[in-house]
Amino acid sequence: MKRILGTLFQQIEGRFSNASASQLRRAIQTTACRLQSVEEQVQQQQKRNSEVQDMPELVRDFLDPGEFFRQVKTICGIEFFCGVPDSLLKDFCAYVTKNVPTTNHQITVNEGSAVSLACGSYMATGQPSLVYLQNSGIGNIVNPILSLATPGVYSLPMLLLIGWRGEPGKRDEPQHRIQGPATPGILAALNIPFQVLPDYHEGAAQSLETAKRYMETAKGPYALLVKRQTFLPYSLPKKAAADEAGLCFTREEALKCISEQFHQRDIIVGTTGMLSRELFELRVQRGDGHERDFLTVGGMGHASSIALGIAIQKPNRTVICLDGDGAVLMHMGVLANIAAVSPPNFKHIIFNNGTHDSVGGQPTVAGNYSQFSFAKVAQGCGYKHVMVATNENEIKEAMGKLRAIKDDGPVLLELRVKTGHRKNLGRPTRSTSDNRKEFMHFLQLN
Ligand SMILES: Cc1ncc(C[n+]2csc(CCOP(=O)(O)OP(=O)(O)O)c2C)c(N)n1
Repeated sequence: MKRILGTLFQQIEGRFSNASASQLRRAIQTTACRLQSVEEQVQQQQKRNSEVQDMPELVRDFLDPGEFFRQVKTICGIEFFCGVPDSLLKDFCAYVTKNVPTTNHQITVNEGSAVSLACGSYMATGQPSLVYLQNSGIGNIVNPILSLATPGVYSLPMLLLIGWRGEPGKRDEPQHRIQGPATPGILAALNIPFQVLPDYHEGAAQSLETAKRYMETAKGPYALLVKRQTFLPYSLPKKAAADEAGLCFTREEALKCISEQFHQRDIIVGTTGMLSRELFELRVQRGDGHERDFLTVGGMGHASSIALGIAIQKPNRTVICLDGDGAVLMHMGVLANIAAVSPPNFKHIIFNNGTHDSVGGQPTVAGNYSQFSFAKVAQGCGYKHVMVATNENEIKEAMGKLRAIKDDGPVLLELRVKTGHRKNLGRPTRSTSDNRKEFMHFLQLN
């Protein structure tokens, strides 16, 4: 242990030779945390809990996803579950995905659809549904909540389970640091009563009783905010080998492969989640700068609209949008806009791993390769060229064709890849404002 700590201090000192004491302390904490898996941290916490004896105020508990699921059903009478997954809810989402048949559980393309599904289900059964989402998705529910479900319009109750990224006092990424503190105020403005979900079962039961009473009397949506590490770990089973038969690359490997054919002047827009983090690290490994890449850290599903805006304004530059299947599904209507504008310089590459890999690997409907095809959707919208590639040769060949097509976009390339990511993937170290400034400068080059 001493030796590990010694090496750790050496590494940290090397990286932070000019750092302040607080920066150093933070680096030590985060580096040390990386040495422990979540399971190890939970085990350690449970050991600490068993040692507190008559000081229960020191106890840090966790909710068992299965037990909380049963509480939701028995206390609130909820049978239908839907939503868009979130990393803070991944254990609960995994439990529901594994144990609830698709007739009673839908992973929807966006959070607004989930709320609307819950509206329909309530009118058909008289029972509320549970809608799960990350707080970033609140923007997507504003319209169906305020203009449909809210008491005073149609008065349709539902239980919202909201992952609270960027909770004040916790370190998080830039986009979450803004959304987190704003979350309670936004819910209040939406007229949605809420409370933080306690991390022990008696407390959770009380919250659910309150939610139930509100839904029965006011007939409106009620929200539970979920803090980081509220749930005990619960993992989805690994994808069956048959489901990934014929796929050779992960998203990161495919990214490395296609990036070999990026040109110096190409403008790249990366989607929300791990793809942008992998792109950032790839640039570091290669010693490239970051100015060519816009990282769509928030605004999931909008990378292609951002890329379209740039492609229209910069007709002499090639614009490549690197998208995810979950993200494209979230606002898929924009494919029709892209095709209608038909920017000749627009290249759209979708990394379809059939999952929301960045937040826990829950399946998307795009993973059903025998029925679903982005290439066909794009073709139907009017993209000029569409291609699908699964193995290394196909990917290289398709990239060659995509490069060879000059001034005849939009072009779509769907890459079917395996799900999964490196455990030690870092986060961008450049600030979002530096990213934007350098990127805007790069766009001005001729
Ligand atoms: C509106 C909104 N909803 C949910 C999220 C949480 N979220 C971040 S990345 C992600 C998954 C993206 O899936 P996909 O586009 O398929 O990319 P992958 O992670 O599989 O590479 C989700 C759900 C978010 N950032 N914004």
